[in-house]
Amino acid sequence: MNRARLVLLALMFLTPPATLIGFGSYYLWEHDRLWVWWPLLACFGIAYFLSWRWTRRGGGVLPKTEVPPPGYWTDRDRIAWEKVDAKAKSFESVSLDQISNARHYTEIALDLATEVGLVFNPDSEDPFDNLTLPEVLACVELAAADLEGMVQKYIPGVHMLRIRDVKRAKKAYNLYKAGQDVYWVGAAVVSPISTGLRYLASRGAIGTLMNRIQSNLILWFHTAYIHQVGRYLIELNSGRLKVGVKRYREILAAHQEPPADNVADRTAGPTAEATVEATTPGATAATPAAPTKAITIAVLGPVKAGKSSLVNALLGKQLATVDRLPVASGIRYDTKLAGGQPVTLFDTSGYGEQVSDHDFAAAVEASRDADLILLVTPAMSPGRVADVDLLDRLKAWFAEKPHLRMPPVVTVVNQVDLLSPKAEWAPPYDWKSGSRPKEANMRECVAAVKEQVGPRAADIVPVCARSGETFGIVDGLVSVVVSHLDHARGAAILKAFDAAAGERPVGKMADQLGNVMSAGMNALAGWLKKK
Ligand SMILES: Nc1nc2c(ncn2[C@@H]2O[C@H](COP(=O)(O)OP(=O)(O)OP(=O)(O)O)[C@@H](O)[C@H]2O)c(=O)[nH]1
Ligand SMILES: [Mg+2]
Repeated sequence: MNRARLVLLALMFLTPPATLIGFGSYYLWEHDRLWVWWPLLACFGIAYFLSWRWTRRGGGVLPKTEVPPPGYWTDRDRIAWEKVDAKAKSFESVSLDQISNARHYTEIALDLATEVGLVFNPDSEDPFDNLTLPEVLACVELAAADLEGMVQKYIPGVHMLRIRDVKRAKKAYNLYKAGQDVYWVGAAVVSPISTGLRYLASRGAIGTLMNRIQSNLILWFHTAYIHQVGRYLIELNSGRLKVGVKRYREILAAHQEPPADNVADRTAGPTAEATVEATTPGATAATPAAPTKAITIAVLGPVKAGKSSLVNALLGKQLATVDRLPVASGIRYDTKLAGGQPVTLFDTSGYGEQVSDHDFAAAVEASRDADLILLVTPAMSPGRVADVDLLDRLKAWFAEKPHLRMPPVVTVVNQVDLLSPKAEWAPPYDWKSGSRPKEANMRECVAAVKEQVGPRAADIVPVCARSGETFGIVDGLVSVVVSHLDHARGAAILKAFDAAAGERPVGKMADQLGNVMSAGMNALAGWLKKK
């Protein structure tokens, strides 16, 4: 269709409304009712204001494209994400030319891949060197699937919009502007005053509004593209896509938070029995009824600190053996927090005043499995050198594995009943602000432990785990554990990816060789048949 025909069509479309507006305005002017324009102009004003508000960057009607960084991301992942986000925000506006040009996307993807790759392999000449083809394809698949979902959901009619249409949109937009000018000239001839007024309002409001909505939508898509590609480039470089798309999705789904209706009653006035309900001990597998994977809580600490007693207090049952010779390897007990989060309590054997290499190996073994660590330390303990040493060594161990995260540590100050005045035991105690001597001593003891352990622990909770005399377990410790569940889940997810990536590499090779061989045999059989 040539330009003259388009202009003719535009004229024919615009003539009827222009004529009506002209006659209408003339009528209003004749009958002295020009004031009708003022409420109409007010409408324009309000629409303009709303459009301005709704099309502001970040304050728009479209959802945010930066999916909040997943809880399981490591520090390194977050550094890479900052680069991705900065890249997305570096585009103040995007043109229709850019949005419809395939090279533009390729360039951005390569730029991002290099930037993210360098965060993970700073010394590498080519940050793509360490990646495998299936991983890269998994990254493309996941980013594309997410982006497709977002676009289908939020851009009306996108399924009918061809790339060609986007390219044409720019031309059409220019033609529309030309047609609009013709219309204004025509209307001005019929009714100069009202046309002048409307022209001003339209240029100020409608024109800007259309421009803003259009560029807002384009920028939204562009930002979504950068965020999604960046997000999966981080997953790719961290090695989490080694497991393949299917397994990747399965692992994330298995570590979801339990359904919200359960979560709500987690915090509702708990009683000892209601907050922690024990299930079968011994078995490590998660309860089949629970779709959520169990969080493993390792209970570490010096010998006779009361670790097994604490496990019993948390289970609400006497399952762990107290006052026995330490068991060589730990014992696991499966239970559930109120709210449905399955947890496995891992009761370990303790260490002496100095952490021997053997003790440390056992603690590493337990922590490697753990998603959260309860470090039990007796209130009357004169020093905590061994505890601090253990945490430092664990931290160093995890620091060498930047694809994992050290589980959060909660220090449990046990045996607070032995604090002065020793003869008195009348719980509950308000150790945070109470004025009884025992309360003040608990506060002092917690402060001392805090000073000794420092930032190595995320929280410190005083408890009494002695059977029949428990204090601080449900209201104190369980609530604190719940507050660190997200972090614990993050540690669990990273470990699950790590374990899955190391699964059956030899078996997989054998499968692939088998596939190649059977394809070869089929081809040979086909060739022989033809002969
Ligand atoms: N007074 C008091 N005694 C406690 C408390 N918690 C545990 N105990 C006692 O401390 C002793 C050791 O408790 P366990 O639970 O076996 O300690 P553990 O850390 O598991 O010991 P090992 O496994 O041998 O390292 C037992 O006699 C418990 O009754 C407490 O809060 N107050
Ligand atoms: Mg024990």
